Amino acid sequence: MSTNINSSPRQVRFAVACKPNDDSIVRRAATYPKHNWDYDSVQSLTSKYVGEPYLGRANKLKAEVKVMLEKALEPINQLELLDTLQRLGLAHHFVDEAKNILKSMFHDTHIEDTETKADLYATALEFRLLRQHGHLVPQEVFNRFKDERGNFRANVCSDIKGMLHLYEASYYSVEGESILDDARNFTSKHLENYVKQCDSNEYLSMLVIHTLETPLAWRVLRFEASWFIKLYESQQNMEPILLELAKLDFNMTQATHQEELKHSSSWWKKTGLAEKLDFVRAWSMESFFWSVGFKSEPEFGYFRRMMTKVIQLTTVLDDIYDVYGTLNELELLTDVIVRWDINAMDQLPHYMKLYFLTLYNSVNEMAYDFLKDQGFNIIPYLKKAWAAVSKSFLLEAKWYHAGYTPTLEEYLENGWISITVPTMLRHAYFWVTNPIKMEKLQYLEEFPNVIRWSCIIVRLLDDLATSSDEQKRGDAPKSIQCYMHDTGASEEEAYDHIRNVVFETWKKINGDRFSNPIFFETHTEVSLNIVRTSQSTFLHEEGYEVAIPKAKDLMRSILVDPIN
Ligand code: LA6
Ligand code: MN
Ligand code: MN
Ligand code: MN
Ligand code: MN
Repeated sequence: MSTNINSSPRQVRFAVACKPNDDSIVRRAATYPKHNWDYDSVQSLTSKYVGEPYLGRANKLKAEVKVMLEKALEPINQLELLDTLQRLGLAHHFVDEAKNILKSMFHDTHIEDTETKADLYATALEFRLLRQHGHLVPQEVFNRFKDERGNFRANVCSDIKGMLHLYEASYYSVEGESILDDARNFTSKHLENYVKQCDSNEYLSMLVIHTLETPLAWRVLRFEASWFIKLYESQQNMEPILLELAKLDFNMTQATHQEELKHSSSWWKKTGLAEKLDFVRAWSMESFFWSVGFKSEPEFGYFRRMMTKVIQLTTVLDDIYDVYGTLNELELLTDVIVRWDINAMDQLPHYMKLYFLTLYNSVNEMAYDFLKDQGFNIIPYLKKAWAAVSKSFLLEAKWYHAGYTPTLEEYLENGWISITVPTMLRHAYFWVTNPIKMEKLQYLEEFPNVIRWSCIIVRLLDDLATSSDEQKRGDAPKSIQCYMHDTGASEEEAYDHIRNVVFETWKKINGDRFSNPIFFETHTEVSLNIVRTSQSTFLHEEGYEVAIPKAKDLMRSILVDPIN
């Protein structure tokens, strides 16, 4: 079959319609690792943590924690409590309390408070929590720990706890903050040395190892909880009320997730796409797991069930474009998706018909739910999201077939869409906002910076993790290859450069935290959690072979095993 990218859609359609099962087509193949979450074991998941008396007990414990927050004697005790609540996965129950505490702390203590006696640990903890909540504490608070020549003092190095918290704090830096850049370089070097000679079973060492792997700012709190609850339990001075609430809340939420997961897995089975399109990644359990990373609170079940469909359907679509489809077929599919026209479907090859009708029905059903609940037709918005992602996939397919390497800039202009995050976020708005606001919808359609930056980071993380496999299999050049082509850099230099762009883009996001009111809206939170989900789970630079077994353990701990 000809792969002339200039053929008119009509001619191409005719050619394909005449030869629906052309065995002479040479197709690429991908070897994605298998997942083995079998349908029956997912359907048989159960949990006892449902309804009363668990609910009543949790509410009672929550009330007790509120009293603890009020009664904490010193600011440092309040800060520690807030930090612990975060790591235990409980922060979302105490949002107002945290806001009030930190607001008054910011007014009381901040800025030119050089006389303070606070040690490095307390200073860094306060800095991190205040910045996280949108209060711009100046980086200069750390000058006290430096000598006349501007280096961190030697006695600081022996304070591992302080160093650890300074390291975590440095991930809240904005562009141009050299004190924080220095702090990160300095602390990471020392902490890495410390790890080499410490006892890796001790509480503090375990925290350091964990943090060096991924800092808290880049972690999904729900995923952090399962790990931290067990560590917290082993600590001598742990607070039994917090531990009990954390376990209970974790297990109750897991019970809710399990029911949603069953729905998602039934939906996926019913589509039949895994059998009919045997070249695709059938990752419905992973898709659900990622949606938990995006928004985990029990009341967002509808969001998760629908988001799972979007993720699974974009993944299949990506495999059609990257692996299986011929360029002619892909032009046809793009055309049908852009038109969102059921009448145009007959011109597609059989496997694409199956895909398109699943997509069309699933998305229209979501739109129907919304029409029923909020009286507003969102099909124009949703179909636009699918048109955009298909067009971005098609452009990459054309680049591949033409042997063309774009500049990094040209690549990213398309790549932030082809990573599929904008498609997810366009749907997400309708599932986390009630009632929707037209001005906000208009504003989001333009993709404000903080959202666009999130998409770019996920694209770059994905390239760091997957492009080496992709290049072997045959795929369009990704950011690494574009940068090498632009600058003549070596592969290693290109990886370093892209990692650095990820870092700098996070700084831009951090900057918006202090100036853009949308930063603290649920939709933006979802957008940042998409980055964190990518960062802390499936995107390991060693590729899927490493990422998937690791993610599997994490998935078990979040979705399958309760904490006893
Ligand atoms: C990326 O696939 C990937 F693994 C996904 C399932 C989509 C992103 C999921 C998120 C953000 P691939 P391509 C949770 O590396 O072809 O094939 O764009 O994407 O590089
Ligand atoms: Mn909870
Ligand atoms: Mn792909
Ligand atoms: Mn792709
Ligand atoms: Mn990729």
